[in-house]
Amino acid sequence: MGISARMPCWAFVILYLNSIDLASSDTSADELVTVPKTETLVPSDSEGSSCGCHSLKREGGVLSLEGETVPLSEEAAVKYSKRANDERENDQEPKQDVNGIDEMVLIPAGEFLMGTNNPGIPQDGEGPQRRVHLKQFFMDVHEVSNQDFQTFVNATGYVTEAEKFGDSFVFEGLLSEPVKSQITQAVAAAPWWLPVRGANWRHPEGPDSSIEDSPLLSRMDHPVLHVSWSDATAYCTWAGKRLPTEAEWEYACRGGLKDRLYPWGNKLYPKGQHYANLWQGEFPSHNTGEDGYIRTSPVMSFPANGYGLYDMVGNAWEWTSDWWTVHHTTDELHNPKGPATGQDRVKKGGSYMCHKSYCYRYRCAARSQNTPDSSSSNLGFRCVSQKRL
Ligand SMILES: [Ca+2]
Ligand SMILES: [Ca+2]
Repeated sequence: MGISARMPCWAFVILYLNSIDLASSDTSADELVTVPKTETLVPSDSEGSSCGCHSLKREGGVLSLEGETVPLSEEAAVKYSKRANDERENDQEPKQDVNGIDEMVLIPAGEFLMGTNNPGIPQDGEGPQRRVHLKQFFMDVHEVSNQDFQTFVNATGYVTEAEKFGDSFVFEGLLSEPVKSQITQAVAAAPWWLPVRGANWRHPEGPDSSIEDSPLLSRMDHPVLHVSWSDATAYCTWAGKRLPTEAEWEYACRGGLKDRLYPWGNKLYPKGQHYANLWQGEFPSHNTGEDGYIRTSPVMSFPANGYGLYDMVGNAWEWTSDWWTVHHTTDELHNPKGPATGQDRVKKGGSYMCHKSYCYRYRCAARSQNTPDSSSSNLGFRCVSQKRL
């Protein structure tokens, strides 16, 4: 497939580079790339400033593929579901984590105002605000962790799409010099995103990194990363759960508050405190880590919202089940599930890479998208279910 004509606002492509100077993380993004003119495609200027999170797509030859790739299907999810359901048949007690905290909480039935009439990023389709009614559901209190995902993989032998493709997108600022020196591609509109061979959920920054570096550096309690929408769906189905709809996710994010920016209110730093793992400093060159983390943090490191949910904004982006569209109306909706078809899936909440200057998407109404087979070093998920599991 050539460069896709249906790529939306960025019209970005991977640039096939003769050379990249990645020696200094202080170098501005524009200076990072040396590009043969015949292979340069200029992104449209309709996007404005952005982290480029939604530019990560495998289609259109974005990532080189080696060997046989087997896109996941609904059948795969059903297979894992049956196994999970058999195992959990007699398990009625709410599951708790090692700290005795329930792994899922009830999100009560109700109505809320979805989206906003004062969009931070209008082209993302954050508006108009519309009234939405939802049935009750249960939601994971934290993002699915590496430990959680390892349990799934150990039980099923599941192989993620990043492992099948052989690579995944990693933020340049997290890569070691040896790994950087081998990179020959970058995302044109967001050159801090680099496709890294061998990057996957076990090796978030490529082959020389690990979620289990040492007992002190273990990231088993961090959100799992480099999982595609299909991977996330397979996990949730195995667990007897499903991905939340965008409406469920946003309703849960708001924690019972009405028309507020964040899960906790309108102030980014209430009482001078950090309530989410975001980016402080200058993006993408300097992350001060003022909130304690320059990459992911252990799940539940920041205060929970009114429903007892942690990291709904920040830390890792979270997949939802909806197809992406930017077209909404003010019609009142009941349990909406998004468009019937589409090309990208909706993700919510922003990540540790979000800064107001580049990615003001750490708001409940904010949204972004990726193709279902995309994966990156700042994108994870959590699950929901109709019953407490
Ligand atoms: Ca941070
Ligand atoms: Ca999150």
